[in-house]
Amino acid sequence: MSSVDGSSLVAALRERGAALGLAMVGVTTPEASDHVAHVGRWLAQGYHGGMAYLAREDAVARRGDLHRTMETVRSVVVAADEYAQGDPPGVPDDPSRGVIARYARGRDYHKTLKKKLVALARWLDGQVARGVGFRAYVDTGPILERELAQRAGLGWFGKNTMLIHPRRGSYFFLGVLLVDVELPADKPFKADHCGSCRACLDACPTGALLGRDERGAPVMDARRCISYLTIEHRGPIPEELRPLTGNRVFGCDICQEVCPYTHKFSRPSQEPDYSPRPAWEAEWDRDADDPDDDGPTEAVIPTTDGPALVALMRMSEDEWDAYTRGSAMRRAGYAGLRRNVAIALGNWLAGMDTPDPEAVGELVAALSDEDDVVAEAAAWALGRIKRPSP
Ligand code: B12
Ligand code: SF4
Ligand code: SF4
Repeated sequence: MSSVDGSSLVAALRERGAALGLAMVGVTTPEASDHVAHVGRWLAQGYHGGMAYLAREDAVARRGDLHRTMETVRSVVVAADEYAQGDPPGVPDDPSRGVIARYARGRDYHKTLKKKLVALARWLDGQVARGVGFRAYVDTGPILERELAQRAGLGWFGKNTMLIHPRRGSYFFLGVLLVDVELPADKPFKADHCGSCRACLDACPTGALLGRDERGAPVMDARRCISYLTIEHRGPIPEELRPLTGNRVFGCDICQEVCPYTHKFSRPSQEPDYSPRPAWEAEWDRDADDPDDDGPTEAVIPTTDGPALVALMRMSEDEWDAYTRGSAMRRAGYAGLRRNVAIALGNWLAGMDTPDPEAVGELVAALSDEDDVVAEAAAWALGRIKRPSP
């Protein structure tokens, strides 16, 4: 393919991406990763905590070399899909309500973005006479998505470790298409727009962000990150971190909320799938391709405000199943969410002179939860009730 053909094809690819609702589409080469050694050092420090899948030897090798994932890969298409949205009333300031990170308030992005990537690949396939072989990834493969995105010109690595675009901020998902056709690559994003700013480092409640290392890579100790603790971590949350998680019951956006680029340039997402999920109240269109998605569910918790902690704690497993169907929130599991909510209830009670009886009642009931981690979190939460002064 001549470079002229290639350039116009990439221009048309971007147009097609925009028509599918993708905010950005960039192209890079499948050359070996520059960052994989950094990832190795990060893993050696144990900063990944319990995310053992990141440290598997074969997965690390595959992160360094995309050809191990797809032998015939010739180019990499990276897409960004925006999910920004405002907070519901009461979030995050009302400590009786739980904060769910923006990315998980609507339909599971893995499904939505993957469909867009596959549609983009099929379109590309129709443009190239010999056809195009591809593999599509959203989070699921051993792929350093942010490094590829930086190389494809989509943004820089902020000190909060997010990939940030100077005119779009960082509330976007990344998806990657490995294709067996050579496309002209975009210029990598070289500039670091953080400068002397350190707003994210100062705002992180748990001190998870450690700043840049001597090579310029931003470093996070994921074991301290609320996103890790509330979503990925199994078992008890370290006690010293519990008061610092506040009312965040699933994920955390603080280091993005304070970032001047994200604050200034994020626009509400145009993707209906990423809007707060109406299923909590009424209709939720069924995803016919998803065997787990059996259609509209009953109202569990209304979404006009952020979800009340007491209501979240009261949910039965069946209600949780309905509440999280088709949502990224399923990842924490029923017990994981209850553990997080118990801790948030404890943080709420700690600020009250007269403890809320419903919160106390739910926590007392949870003392006999069949999951020991939930029961222990409930006991800890009840221990935070202020003792009346003598
Ligand atoms: C594991 C993981 C997590 C972990 C660890 C996060 C982390 N910072 O590493 C936890 C659970 C904490 C997490 C949290 C979140 N995640 Co996450 N996560 C991932 C996942 C699956 C792998 C990331 C990984 O390999 N981390 C290990 C680090 C060491 O590697 P890295 O991400 O490539 O980044 C490092 C290097 O590239 C290097 N580097 C950067 N510049 C330079 C320069 C030089 C010279 C060198 C040598 C190296 C170097 O430093 C970076 C940081 O250490 C990716 C998907 C994917 N496959 O990439 C999503 C992903 C990164 N997550 C995403 C999201 C949305 C989130 C959350 C916002 C969710 C939430 N609201 O709770 C938070 C954000 C927290 C934060 N500040 O990062 C998005 C990010 C999109 C974006 N715009 O950046 C991704 C890309 C998923 C997706 N497909 O959209 N996540
Ligand atoms: S997501 Fe929250 S806890 Fe994690 S690094 Fe950012 S501010 Fe800190
Ligand atoms: S808050 Fe400041 S230091 Fe942190 S990522 Fe944004 S610009 Fe960079």
